[in-house]
Amino acid sequence: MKLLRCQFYLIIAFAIFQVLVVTQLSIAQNKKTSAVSSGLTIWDNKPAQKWMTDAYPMGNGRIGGMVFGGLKQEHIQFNEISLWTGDETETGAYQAFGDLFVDFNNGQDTASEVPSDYRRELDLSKAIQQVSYTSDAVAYKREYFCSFPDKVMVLRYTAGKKGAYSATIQLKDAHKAKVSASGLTLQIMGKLENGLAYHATVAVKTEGGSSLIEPDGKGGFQFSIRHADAFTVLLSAATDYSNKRSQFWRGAAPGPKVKALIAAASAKSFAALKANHLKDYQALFNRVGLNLGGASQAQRAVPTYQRLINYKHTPDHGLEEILFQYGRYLLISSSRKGGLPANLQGLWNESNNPPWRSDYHSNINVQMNYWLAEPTNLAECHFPYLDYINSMREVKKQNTQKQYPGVRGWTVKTENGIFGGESFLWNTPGSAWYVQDVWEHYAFTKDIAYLRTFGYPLLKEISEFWDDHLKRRPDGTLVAPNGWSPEHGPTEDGVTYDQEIIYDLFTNYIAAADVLKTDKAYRDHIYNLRAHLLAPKIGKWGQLQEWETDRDDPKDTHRHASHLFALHPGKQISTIKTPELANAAKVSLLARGDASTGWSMAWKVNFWARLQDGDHAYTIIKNFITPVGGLGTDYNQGGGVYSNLFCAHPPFQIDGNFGYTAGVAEMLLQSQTGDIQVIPALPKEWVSGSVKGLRARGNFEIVRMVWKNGKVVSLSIKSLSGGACKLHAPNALKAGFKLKKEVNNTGHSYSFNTVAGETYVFAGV
Ligand code: FUC
Repeated sequence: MKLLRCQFYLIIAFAIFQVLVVTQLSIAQNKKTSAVSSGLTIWDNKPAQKWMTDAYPMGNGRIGGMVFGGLKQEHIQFNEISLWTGDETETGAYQAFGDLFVDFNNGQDTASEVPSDYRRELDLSKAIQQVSYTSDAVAYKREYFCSFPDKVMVLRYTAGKKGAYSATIQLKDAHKAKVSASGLTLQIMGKLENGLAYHATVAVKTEGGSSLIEPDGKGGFQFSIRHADAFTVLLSAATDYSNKRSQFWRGAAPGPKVKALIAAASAKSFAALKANHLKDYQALFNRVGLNLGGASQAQRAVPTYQRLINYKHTPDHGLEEILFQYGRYLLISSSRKGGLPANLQGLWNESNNPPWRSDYHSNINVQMNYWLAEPTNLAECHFPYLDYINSMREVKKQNTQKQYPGVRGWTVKTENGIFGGESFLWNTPGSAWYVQDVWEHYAFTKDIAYLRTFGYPLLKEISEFWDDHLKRRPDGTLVAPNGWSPEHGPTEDGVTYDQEIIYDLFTNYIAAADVLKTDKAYRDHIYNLRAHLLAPKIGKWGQLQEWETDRDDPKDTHRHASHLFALHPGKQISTIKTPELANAAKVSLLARGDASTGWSMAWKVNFWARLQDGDHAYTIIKNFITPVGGLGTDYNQGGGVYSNLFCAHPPFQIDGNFGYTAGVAEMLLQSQTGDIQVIPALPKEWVSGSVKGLRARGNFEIVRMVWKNGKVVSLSIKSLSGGACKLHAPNALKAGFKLKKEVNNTGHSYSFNTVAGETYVFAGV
């Protein structure tokens, strides 16, 4: 039997020195109480039992892991975001990649109970997970993160005693590939049935003791660690997916890429990897800070699952803040430039047959995933979605031609994969809803080069689809033919959902053509089409009609409320500009009710925010923050959140996490009508608080806003591109409020010109 000697030598003496220093530091930190952590920490006093409800996620936009934190055995289930079955015709499904198991063979495996000081935590402010406990008087500590700059998962194990670690480390493939040894690493090399090649490599660095690769007794290999003082595990994975159809969706072979990443990361100290990770992550995460009143020391001292239970009877604004920042954490962890967009489960998936294929649903879900991107200052994380839309153009044109011969442009079915394959019914306004984000990225950032080269062509070709596909009635009215309001009602013309999304598309297209001063004739043509679109109607019980026929059932509590698109995320209906329609939307929303599936409640937070009813938005927040146990998928029982704060549709679906964060932002700042509105939907429970870093359309940043007793008492807005700023804040500002710079003050509306880079400060007089 061949034993591969695998002690990892650190070639550079300086690197050895760094590692030793870090080990000492880690051990020193371990001795301190582990209960000291930031207010943005999710934690538990026991290992995770179940993947979906208990394990904590981490990710770098490409690879991700779910951490269990077991005592005898650590289990990290991992993913790579492009591991998909399917092709141009079959939707396929997002796949599990594999598992990493660390089986400990030291004092800790004899512990029959969870040590009283056991703590498993995820610190959102660092994107670092920790597991710590004492066993046989030895303090053990694990520290985990996924690095975007170094493109590896890093797992670090330290202990308060030399030689404390003996363990075996196994890698498992979720398909049929065998684990092999390659030099000093373990690797998976496989191919899915669609030919997609995938590869993962794991390396282990030990300090003290020894490490070798040995046969695992089942035809594969494993690492074996003996008496190590500390060790570090590095994992990276990739596929040969490319988002280029011209290359048949395939790019570079994954093996050499992954091996190079592991070699590069192995040459760095843990401290250097961690510093790189923190610098990258915090540059995004720290842009936004939110204080809604926080939590008491006592509230922070209980595990998160218990906090969720307590939330039902005791206010815990700290938990509301955590859930807000959790959405940002999850987006940064699952959606980074160069990668694919966050899917129904972000990038975390343990199954090869996940619910709804863990796909890109085009009738609410993938869109909701990105509502938070611009307002919560994560514009960079928006790109995977925008790039995905762009990558789908050619294949979707071909698919659309088969269904709607002769049209220009393209649209999509409801369920979508990464190679253009799609399934379920045609969702004709799906592509128009996609390109709302294409416009919004410009609306927030004012990046005109992006609009010209990337955004405008997309907005135009989807407008062309509707130019060709709309049906003109004898009276000149334009209706979308054969629509279906998601996911109920008859199939017929002029469904409100379709009409509103087309209105939004045309509005954005017109604005884009105006900004670029281009295509005047076509712009005027679209303007004319928009004027003839069948408009939203108010029905017999005062509701906003879901269909052209006034047949809405006031007892219909369906989770989709798609006919309210014009209120949110659209802008056709607003309390300021169309108060009657806004009121009708409110009547419909009241009828739909306050409890529903996870994402549906998240959408309702946004609806109520747009209706400027903070108290009702808060009622939904309270429903949303409902602990959901078990692994059930019966969503008629209602959604909420699991102990790991993943949103429960149920089952787990990440859109609700993202939608919640967007909703909270929407309660504090709105800009969809062209004016900036501060605390437009403040509930009485958030009577005092502060926020920094939210973004408004026009490329404005709320540097800081403080409110007390329901009134803004200090506000500074940074103009990043210059131009006019309109602040509309009836009743929101403290009396006597004044802009320190030149301003036209008409009551509580301010309109002023700004200079790029300048901050405009309002303060009480
Ligand atoms: C739509 C919704 C379901 C679920 C699924 C992923 O079909 O109606 O509630 O969110 O997408």
